[in-house]
Amino acid sequence: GERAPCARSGGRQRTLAMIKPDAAASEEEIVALAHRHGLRVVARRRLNLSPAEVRLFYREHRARPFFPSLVSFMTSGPVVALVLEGEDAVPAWRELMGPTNSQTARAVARASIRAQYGTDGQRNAVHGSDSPCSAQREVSFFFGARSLVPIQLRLIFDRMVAM
Ligand code: IDP
Repeated sequence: GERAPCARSGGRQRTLAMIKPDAAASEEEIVALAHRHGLRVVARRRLNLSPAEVRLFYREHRARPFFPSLVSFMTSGPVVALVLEGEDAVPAWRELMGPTNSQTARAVARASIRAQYGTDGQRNAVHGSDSPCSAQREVSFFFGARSLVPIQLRLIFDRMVAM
């Protein structure tokens, strides 16, 4: 059996995608790109993050010099949180996002979302979970503890409820 569901890789996965304030107006185009790459939206929330929420979401970066600036960018307007599902959704969405810095993205991954919708190393249009474990934590951050139940158990659970 599997030890930790979040350690599973390959197959059908879910990931947490976030459209950042600089690209929230381009939500439809970005979602269309996700669809074209085999990722479907299973949950969506448009919300304004508080500084405390951004500090929590990005806590691993709290000691970095860019942290205060990142917090003000992420609270400058609405974000759109999306749960995307598909084959290898975690790496598939990261690939579609492109490199962290949008200027680098324009040099090496012109078709990526960050190349098309981002500006620089901070204003880079989108976020994506970096592993299945991060995805589980980040889905829970936006959508609550119920989202932590693994997909396959959710399917069994939903079928039982439907009986
Ligand atoms: P990722 O978003 O590609 O996973 P991380 O290193 O986890 O990249 O950084 C999180 C976010 O923090 C980035 O998406 C970007 O908005 C911001 N960031 C990362 N590095 C820098 C930097 O050197 N300057 C300014 N902002 C940065």
